[in-house]
Amino acid sequence: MAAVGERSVGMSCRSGRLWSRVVLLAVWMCSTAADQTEEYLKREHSLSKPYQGVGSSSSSLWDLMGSVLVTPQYVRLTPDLQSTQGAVWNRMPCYLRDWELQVHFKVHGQGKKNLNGDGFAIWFTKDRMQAGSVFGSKNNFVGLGVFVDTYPNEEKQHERIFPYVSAMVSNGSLSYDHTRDGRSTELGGCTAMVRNLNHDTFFVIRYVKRRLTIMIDIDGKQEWKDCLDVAGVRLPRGYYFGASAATGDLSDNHDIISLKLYQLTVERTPAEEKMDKEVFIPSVDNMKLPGMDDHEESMSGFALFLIIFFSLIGMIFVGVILLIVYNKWHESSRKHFY
Ligand SMILES: [Ca+2]
Repeated sequence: MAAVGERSVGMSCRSGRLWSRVVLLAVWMCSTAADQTEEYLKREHSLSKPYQGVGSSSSSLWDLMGSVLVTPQYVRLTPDLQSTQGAVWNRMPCYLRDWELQVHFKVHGQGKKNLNGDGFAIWFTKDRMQAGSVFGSKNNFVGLGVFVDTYPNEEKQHERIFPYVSAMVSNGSLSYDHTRDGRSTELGGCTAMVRNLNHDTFFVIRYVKRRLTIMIDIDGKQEWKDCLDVAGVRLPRGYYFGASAATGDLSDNHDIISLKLYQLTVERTPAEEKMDKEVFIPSVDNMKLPGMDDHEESMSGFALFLIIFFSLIGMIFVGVILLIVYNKWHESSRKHFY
């Protein structure tokens, strides 16, 4: 805005006023556009008290798996017992472009510091209801995983203090490495001291215009704190929301109090619309996921083949032309000689 104002300096008084009006109008339009970001709770993708019919009736929007237990107060993914796995999965695929998932959770147990585990995950994935090694759900998933990892498996920790919240996007070829707490595949994350708290704990996953942000509210102050912010995260639509947790030698109660999914209505400029095309495989800009490399390499190999092929054709063509010119010249010089 300042740049527009500066440019109006030196113009006539009338055009200066016109400019300031244009600036005011632009400011008003911007603020109105910002106000137009509206939220709608989507009940078909939300899970909240008293979880009526969850998992039990055929009309339920959520399916249960493994050790999960539904009470009127919480959905307990795992109890504070060794070697359990549990999950809850939305039955409805989500086709929203821009959304926000508010996760109200509680992690608590008897284990003293660092003698608890393993944590839980929130999913937005192609597949659902598949048990596995990543916090009770399958590895090499296709989509987004957000992990609340309460136990540091990697002996040598680098700057990361646990419990640790992180996010990962996989196209199915990328594996979560449990022994390294997913350090090599994380998009980013933050420390979040979430265990055994007396107040409510939340985090929010926001996905707007291909930008993935995670914020946490775990201090009981009703304030969102930044945790992760990554642009250019391309997630297909039609995936499923889910939550899963696992315990091993160490354990915790992993409770989901609510999952609230909001549709966000966001204005896009034509340029943004062009940039934000529908995708069918998850990817992150400026980040090579395995499986994508092969594709890119074979494409560049093909391009190299084309270049060599057309160069050869060109060389042969030039050679033939030169031969014809030489023959003509030779013939005419012979005629001249006789
Ligand atoms: Ca871990």
